[in-house]
Amino acid sequence: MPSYKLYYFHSRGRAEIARWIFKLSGTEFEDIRYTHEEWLTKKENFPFRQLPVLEVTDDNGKTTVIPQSGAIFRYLGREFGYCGKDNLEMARTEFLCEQMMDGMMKLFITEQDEEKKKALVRQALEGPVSEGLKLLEGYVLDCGYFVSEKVSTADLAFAAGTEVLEMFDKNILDKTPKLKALNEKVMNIPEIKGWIAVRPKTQR
Ligand SMILES: N[C@@H](CCC(=O)N[C@@H](CS)C(=O)NCC(=O)O)C(=O)O
Repeated sequence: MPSYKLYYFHSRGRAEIARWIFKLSGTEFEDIRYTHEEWLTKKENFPFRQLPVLEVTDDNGKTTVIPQSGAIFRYLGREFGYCGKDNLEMARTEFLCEQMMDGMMKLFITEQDEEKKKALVRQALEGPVSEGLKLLEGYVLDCGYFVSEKVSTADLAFAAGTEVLEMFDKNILDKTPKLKALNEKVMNIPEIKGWIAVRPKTQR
């Protein structure tokens, strides 16, 4: 059984989906969280000088270092069976994850002026983010998930992304009832609910 070390900061951010997959699959991992000061002294040790990074050490002691959040959670999803049962279901899992990532990127606004930033966030939420949610609503299957009756990384990515969207607008899913139900279904999975109850409380 390999051992896992997940390196990130004191936040959910780009590491939270990986943490959820570990919890869901009942897999032990080291959840290493750097402060800003610690990071400045460690940065040079990491492949692309950014986090998250996952270290996987196999039974022979060989360590593989995986940077890039998307590569990390897809690797874990495949490893533990949350990317669908075949290549086509995997493709569906991936295109939904990509689509969601595109939507989330609309909220990465670099404007420094707080008032202008608030207005830009509101514009993004009411425009492309809401439009994107309406389109995603069409991909929820009758079973309540995106890919199959088994929860997938696409469902996890959606619920983790919704935690962020709800920081801006608590009622963001009110106009997309299937997505709202999907989100509740994921948040009520005992392993996810259990993790959320005990995880370090962070702003984002
Ligand atoms: N595309 C990369 C982006 C990684 C990234 O932007 N990481 C940020 C935190 S979310 C980081 O390491 N910031 C610290 C730095 O750049 O020094 C991924 O998805 O993993």
